[in-house]
Amino acid sequence: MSVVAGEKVTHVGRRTVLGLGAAGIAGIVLGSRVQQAASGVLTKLSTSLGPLGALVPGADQFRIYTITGSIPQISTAAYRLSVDGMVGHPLRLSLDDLRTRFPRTRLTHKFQCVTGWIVPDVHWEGVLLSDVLKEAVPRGRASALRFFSGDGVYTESLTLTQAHLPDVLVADRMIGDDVTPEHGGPVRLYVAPMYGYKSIKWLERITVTDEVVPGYWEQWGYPVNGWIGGVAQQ
Ligand SMILES: Nc1nc2c(c(=O)[nH]1)N[C@H]1C(S)=C(S)[C@@H](COP(=O)(O)O)O[C@H]1N2
Ligand SMILES: [Mo]
Repeated sequence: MSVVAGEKVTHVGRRTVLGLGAAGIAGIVLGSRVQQAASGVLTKLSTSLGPLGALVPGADQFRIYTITGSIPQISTAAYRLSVDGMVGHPLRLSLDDLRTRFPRTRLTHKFQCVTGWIVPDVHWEGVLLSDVLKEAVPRGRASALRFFSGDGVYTESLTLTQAHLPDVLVADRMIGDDVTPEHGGPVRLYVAPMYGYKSIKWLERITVTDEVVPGYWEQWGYPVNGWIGGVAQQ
């Protein structure tokens, strides 16, 4: 089957397509373990879990999404997270900086995609986005954040207030392992109270701004304030 993802047409055996109705855009879903094995893209996930895979909560229930049709391979040595824009101290953090300069934070929470699938009790680990921001020191009329992915296309947004919630993580570990390339490693965002599309994968750059710029799916109609259940808070 052929799937059009951005400019690319990819052939990867059996596959589910995330249709977006009005937008008419197809995102790629690499679904079940069977499909993952068939595609060959995700064998690392399967093999790294080995026979214990079934015992790791949630490990086999995620669908792997990538709007570009590929899985960026970012080496842990070369990885950098930039924080720039309206800040007093722009940052450029290696994975080691991220792991040693900030308090480690763990939480267990479901992961829920707006299309309906939910993975309960996922273990997440990393640093609080608010701790990173504390070091960058937002200044002036700073009120929002833009997030950029190493895939070169996907973007996300949060207000500065949302970014300070105690369950918004810059995550380098999930489901009992370092975040794999398929799940957006070495580092992805995890916004626990919001739908999965807010949790940008291959997080590379955070820009502090004075206005919310809607993220990738938000330009196609998903709510910018993606609270799970659509709770009316800002
Ligand atoms: N860079 C990037 N981040 C992304 C996406 C994507 O396609 N590209 N999909 C989003 C959506 S809609 C969901 S539900 C989750 C899926 O995370 P997973 O692929 O680890 O299951 O990633 C989010 N972050
Ligand atoms: Mo999603």
